[in-house]
Parts: sequence; C-alpha cells; structure tokens
Amino acid sequence: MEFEKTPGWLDWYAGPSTPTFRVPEGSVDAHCHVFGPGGQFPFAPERKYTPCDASKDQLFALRDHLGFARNVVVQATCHGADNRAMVDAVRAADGKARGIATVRRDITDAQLADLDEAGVRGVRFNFVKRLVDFTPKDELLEIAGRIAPLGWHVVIYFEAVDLPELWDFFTALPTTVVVDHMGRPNVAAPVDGPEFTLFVRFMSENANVWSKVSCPERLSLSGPPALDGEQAAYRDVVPFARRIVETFPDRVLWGTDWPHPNLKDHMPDDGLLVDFIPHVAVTTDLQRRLLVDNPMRLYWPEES
Ligand code: 0GY
Repeated sequence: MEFEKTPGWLDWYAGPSTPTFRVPEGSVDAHCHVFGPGGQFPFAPERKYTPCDASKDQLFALRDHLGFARNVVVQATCHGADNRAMVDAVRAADGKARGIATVRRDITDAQLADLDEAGVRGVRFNFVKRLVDFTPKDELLEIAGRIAPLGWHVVIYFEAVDLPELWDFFTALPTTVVVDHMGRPNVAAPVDGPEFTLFVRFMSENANVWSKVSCPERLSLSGPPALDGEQAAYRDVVPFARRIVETFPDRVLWGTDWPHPNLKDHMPDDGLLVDFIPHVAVTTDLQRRLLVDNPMRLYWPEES
C-alpha cells in the first residue's frame, strides 16, 4: 500500500556523522522505532501521523555506525496495536533486540506468549494527546496485571504538566515503570523548579520507576550546537538529564529515538546525539551503567 507522508514531515538524517564519543562495548540503544515500510507493514487507520519509511535494516545500519550492540524497538503510534513491523525487526536482530508493544485488552494469552517469545519485554502506555486517543485507565490496569506475570514492564509517555493528574495511576502499576524522555520537562524552567522537582520526587518515592534520558532534540529550545562545536548540543537539556543520571544511576536508560517522529524544526544528526551522552553521564562508570548495565538488567537479565 502507498502512503502519503504528513505534510511537512521531516525524514530521518541520512549519513549521520561518526560520533566523537565512543560508547562502551555492549551498549544498548534503548529507545528507537521502525516505520513500516508501509508497503509491507501498513500504518494503522487510527494513526495521528503518516511517517516516511524507516526499516529494520536501516535501523541496524545506524546501530552499527554509532557503535551500539543492541536495540530496544518501541512500537510507534503510527502502527497502533499492530505490532508486526516491530516484531519483525526484533526477530531479525537475532537476540540483539527487544521490543515494547502496544496491546489492547482483547489480546489473548497465546498472543502475549507469542510476543514474549519474539523478544517483547513490555507495553507502552501513551498519554500524549497529539499521538493517541484516550484509553480508559481500567483497561490499562487490566493489561498491566496481565503482563506483570511475564516479567514485562510498562513504558509510560506523558507531558510534565500531566504528571500530577496521572501520579496515582502510575504508582498503582504493579511492574517496573519506565518513563520516556524524563516526562518531557519544560527545559526553560529551572531544574530546581516545582515541575522537575515533582518528577525527581516521583522517581525518589517509587523505586520501581526508571527514566530514559533521551530526546534532548525534542526538549531543547537552544537546539543543536553552533558549527564551532564549542557548546554541547542541546545544552539546555543537560542539567535535567544530568540530574536524573546522577540521582538515579541504576535506573536510567538512553536511546536515539531514531527515526525521530514528529520533529518540526530540524532533524538531528544521530552522531551528535551520541556526543550528548558524556555531557549527561560524565564518568565512565555512569556511562557504563546508563548504556550497558541498566538496559542489560532490564532487557537481557539472563545475560547480565
Ligand atoms: C517518541 C516520541 C514521539 C512519538 C512516538 O510512537 C510515537 O509516535 O513515540 C513524539 O512524537 O513525541 O518517543 O518517539
């Protein structure tokens, strides 16, 4: 099937630079997606955007170029609850990828078992209104109760302003809970301001909550670096990500977010995103925990 991209859609960056920062051996890109290809895996009728294609082979080429060993492929909302493209990528990675699925309450136990066998280790609950229609919380709690015995976890995606309202629901989840992109803070606000303090408290009071310190390109107002390269890329995000890495060194993950859905102003060079890492994880010990130890413990516990 042919799909027409959403007007103004930015395609992923071809020919990313080689990062200056060399990630430790065995590093995991713990947040990335595949899109279709639409001709093989059609986008979902209920989607809020129609992306360019971004295939598993292109994802694996990026993984190798950046120096990563493994991926966690997160179901993108443009595929709804049809997990075939994500599962196809995870299976093709031959043990070097895990998946995060989107499921509805009508999924059968046999279908859950199939996903588990393919390498899926969690489900994503998305509360970002521009991306998905509302799902009742009782349905989500029911799903969480069904995936918990598989040892899976729940990935949550929400905007910082919505955390107070969602707090009780999140703290009722019976699994490990992984927050996408630090709960999308407003980085124009102070890192010690009430909004981000609430997020830090959310992680402090709930030892089952982890965070991805990903997507500076989505959160930044300062943008990519000047060409002289003097400043860290996306430097206004650094204090936020660094705070989370240093306060919760054993509960943080990092991912490229390739192929970067819905960016409006610029498409990041994934090599520069990797060069962001040592600004937020400033010691080799923190880098190893962020990129290797933590994702291995969560996604490949049998190997770590
Ligand atoms: C991200 C962020 C976004 C989109 C999705 O599944 C998705 O469509 O996650 C976004 O638009 O903020 O993590 O990829």
